[in-house]
Amino acid sequence: MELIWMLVLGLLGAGVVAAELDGRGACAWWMGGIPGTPGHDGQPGRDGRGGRKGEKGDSGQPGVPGKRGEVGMSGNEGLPGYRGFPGYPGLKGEPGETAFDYRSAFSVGLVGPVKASGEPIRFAKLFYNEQRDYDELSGKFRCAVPGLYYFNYQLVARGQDTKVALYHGAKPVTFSLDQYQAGDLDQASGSVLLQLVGGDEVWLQVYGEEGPAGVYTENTADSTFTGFLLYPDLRANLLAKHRC
Ligand SMILES: [Ca+2]
Repeated sequence: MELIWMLVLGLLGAGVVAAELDGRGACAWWMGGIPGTPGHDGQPGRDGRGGRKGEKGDSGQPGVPGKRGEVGMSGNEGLPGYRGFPGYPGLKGEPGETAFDYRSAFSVGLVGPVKASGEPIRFAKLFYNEQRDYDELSGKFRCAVPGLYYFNYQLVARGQDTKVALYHGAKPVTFSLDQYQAGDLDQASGSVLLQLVGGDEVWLQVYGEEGPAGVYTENTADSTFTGFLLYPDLRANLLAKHRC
């Protein structure tokens, strides 16, 4: 019995070897079956490796402008700019109204002879004294507008030598002397510029020994005293105005 099985197995082994040798395989050796149904689709494969970088694309269309932002904080003050060119001269303005009367003038004359008395000569004949800066009672001019003043006097002398001084305050500043010739009408005259401040007083005064006559006047020979403001001291006048 065992021998029989050994023979069968031997024959089968020989057949297998023969089938492999002719290239059909073991199944071919048995018999060709009906082809099976196709298998199911397999699982999706894994992502492949990244490709190479492509070329740069074309520029896109400009976007729509965004909304206007809120007003920001003020920046720091900048540096001063360069000095500009001078402008054109303006048109000449209309004459303004002065806030201060800068006028001062007087012109007066004697009404009778004057002797040396140690007092101011009082000129009572008023040719002009609109501002009333000359006081005919005291014979003194009193400065109301500070500035530069011109004074002049033309005096007739008679009867004796006549010496006249123009006083600025208590100080004589100009002198005139006439040496009298008997029977004549002589003259003593003088002029001066004085810088005055408000309240300064100016007058004429005969000095020397008292005699039969001195400064004289008559219908055909006037003795006159004149003074007027030449230039006002604007700065002093403005200060005086502010003090008022
Ligand atoms: Ca004389």
